[in-house]
Amino acid sequence: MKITDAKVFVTSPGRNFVTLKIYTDQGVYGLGDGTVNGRELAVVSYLEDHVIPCLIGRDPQQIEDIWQYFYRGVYWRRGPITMAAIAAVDMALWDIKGKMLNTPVYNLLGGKSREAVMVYGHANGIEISETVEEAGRYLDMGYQAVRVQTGVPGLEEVYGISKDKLFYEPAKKGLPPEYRWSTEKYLAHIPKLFQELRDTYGSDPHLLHDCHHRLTPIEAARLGKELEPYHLFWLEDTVPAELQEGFRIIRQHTTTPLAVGEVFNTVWDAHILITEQLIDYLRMAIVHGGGLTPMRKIAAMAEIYHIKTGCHGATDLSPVTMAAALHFDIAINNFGIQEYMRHTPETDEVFPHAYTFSKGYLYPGDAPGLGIDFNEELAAKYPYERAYLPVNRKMDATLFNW
Ligand code: KDG
Ligand code: MG
Repeated sequence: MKITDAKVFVTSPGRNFVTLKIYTDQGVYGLGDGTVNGRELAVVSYLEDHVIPCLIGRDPQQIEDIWQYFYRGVYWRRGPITMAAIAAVDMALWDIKGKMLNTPVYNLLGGKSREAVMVYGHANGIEISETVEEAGRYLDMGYQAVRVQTGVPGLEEVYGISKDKLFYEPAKKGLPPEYRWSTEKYLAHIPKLFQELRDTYGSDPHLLHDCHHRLTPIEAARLGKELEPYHLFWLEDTVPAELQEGFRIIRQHTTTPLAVGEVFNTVWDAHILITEQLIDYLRMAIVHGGGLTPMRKIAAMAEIYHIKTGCHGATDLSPVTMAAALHFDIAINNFGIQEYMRHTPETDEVFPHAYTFSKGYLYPGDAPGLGIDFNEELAAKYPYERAYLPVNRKMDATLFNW
């Protein structure tokens, strides 16, 4: 069997997605996602100029060897662009293998470890009361778990807060807008949100919160400690995790479960976090973590250290990544939860898919391969639009972490 061609598509049905389609001499094709929010065209060039010429003529059945060829074989390893490009190839190859063997990819990953994939939705509001009400809407829809974010008095814009509900787009069209941030105001406000949520809905719902890399380890330790009475499912991205050792400080001070990793690319971003048991949930996405091939290995390593997965699933991860994540989630033993920020109806139309949502759970479906398709004619109606995540500054304009 041979790869005969591969094409990269950029489409923007509400936001930009990079999709790779690999064609074979057996008439079967596979789909992969290579989207990196705000750097989409860099992945397109990486794929078109450097990967596809080396891919044509190879046997698509040799997934491990092809993955190693583009990782070890390239000398310049790691990094978000490289790993997203490799992930796109890897997803497409698993898709092809599933279609050739006429079975869903989860069967190739060991079969189903569970009946369904628990997901969490995004409740947000400018005021605490609005966030509490939104969380209630998710609970009414059957969700067991909700991520809750709220505006902070004195700050005009806060990450994760949008007028849109159910799904929202964190990237803004055009050049990056700039927001202002105060850790002091944020830390003083957030515990009130959780007090209100537990008073309203009791102890049952799983509540999650994302700090979006805004804290130092000791600030994270303070927040984790103050939130302990509200029993969070997880506290996410407290600090930028380049300094993995920083998590030792947080861990020494709080029993609030910690999640991190949506910007990680390889196991080398997380090996200390894993082996020292400094976190509880690893957030790496199938696309940004290099595909299903390395993610299976990282999950297996995490399993030994009592760490579960919680794959990133915001709107900038295409339905192809969502499909791949669901096959992974349903197959591995140490699955924790899957983020599910729904896509717009336009995106769902461009990417028809077998996965379905019911009462707080996602189901990958039983279609062969990843169970995802790509409507090229429709995609062509939504050309690339420049868009970036905002840039963040402290109140005195010092550049800070988004
Ligand atoms: O591209 C960045 C977004 O996906 C990110 O800001 C969303 O933090 C996020 C999350 O947890 O979904
Ligand atoms: Mg996050």
